[in-house]
Amino acid sequence: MISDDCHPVVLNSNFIFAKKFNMKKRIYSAIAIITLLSIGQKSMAQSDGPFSLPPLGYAYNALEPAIDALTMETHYSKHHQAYVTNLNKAVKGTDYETWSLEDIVLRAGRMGDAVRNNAGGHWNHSHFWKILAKGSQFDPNSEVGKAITQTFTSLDSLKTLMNKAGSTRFGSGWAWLYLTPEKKLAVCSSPNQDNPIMDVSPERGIPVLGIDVWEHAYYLKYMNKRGDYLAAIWSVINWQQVNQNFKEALTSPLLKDIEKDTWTALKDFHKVMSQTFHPAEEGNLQPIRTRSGEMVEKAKALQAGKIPASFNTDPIKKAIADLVAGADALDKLVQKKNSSDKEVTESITKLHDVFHLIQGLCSE
Ligand code: MN3
Repeated sequence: MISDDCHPVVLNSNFIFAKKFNMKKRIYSAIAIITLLSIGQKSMAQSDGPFSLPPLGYAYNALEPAIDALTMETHYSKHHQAYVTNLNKAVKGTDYETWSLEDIVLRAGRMGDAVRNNAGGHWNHSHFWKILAKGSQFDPNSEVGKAITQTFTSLDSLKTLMNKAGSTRFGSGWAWLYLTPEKKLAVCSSPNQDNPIMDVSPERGIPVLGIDVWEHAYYLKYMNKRGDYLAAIWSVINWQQVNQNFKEALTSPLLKDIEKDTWTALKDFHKVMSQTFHPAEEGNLQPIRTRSGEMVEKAKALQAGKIPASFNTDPIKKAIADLVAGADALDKLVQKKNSSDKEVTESITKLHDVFHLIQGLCSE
């Protein structure tokens, strides 16, 4: 029993304890403040740059049992966050710092692996969280529902194709349902964090429904059984969002950019043009004097080849005819023994203007 009339020494020791306790409290408070500050700095550092982690939009356990809470938490807060952090690091101090994520992904091929992988990772996961939901029903009468039935005959056939694309993708990657520049639905898979928007992808288009088949997406629950994960994920597809993605893709300016990218004859002409015009601008006419015939060939191939639907317009067809005539005139001038550098420079400059007119018309 503790006596009320405490011994002074006891009092003293209590006093010392109280003092120590206060000091301890202060130390703890200081530690807590420092910790909070460092967490603050850490989260600031994580979003230090133009890109940030989008909200998940639902709880980590919202998709159970198809996708378990721990997988969701790790996938979102660790893996996706890492793509965002590393993308911010990779673009820091480069021209791409001010580019939109879509533009970076579209031109991923010229940016090096760090930007390509992390921009892809950020785009793909931002897409993935949105196309998942509990209890969403497939509507065969929705826009995407009709297109799926028309293209693949049934939802089941689409599932079979997607599951095959996902299960046969060696290593890490994605299975995609995407809209082609011809506005048709198609299925493909991509390695790593690539997607069909990317200029490096052999299949081009805008993703409508993407499934992550990296082990980090399923290993905690399904271990090595990727097929079981693929079978289960169809129970948590957000069909309203997939329909929304489909409708947006149909009118997206990005689809036109991809369509232009797939116009190989235009790209081929562009290559010869830039390899001859830029030296000519600097006074070096050697490239154009040796390649004017090739320029005619590429212009004629452009005229003879199939023009992508969006660009098959009268102004563009007229500009291509002007391009053929201009390339022909330039070639004749080069063939002439006494053509002056000034004449050749003027001729290629005119041809370059016509080419840029076509480029401009394509962007309208
Ligand atoms: Mn993933």
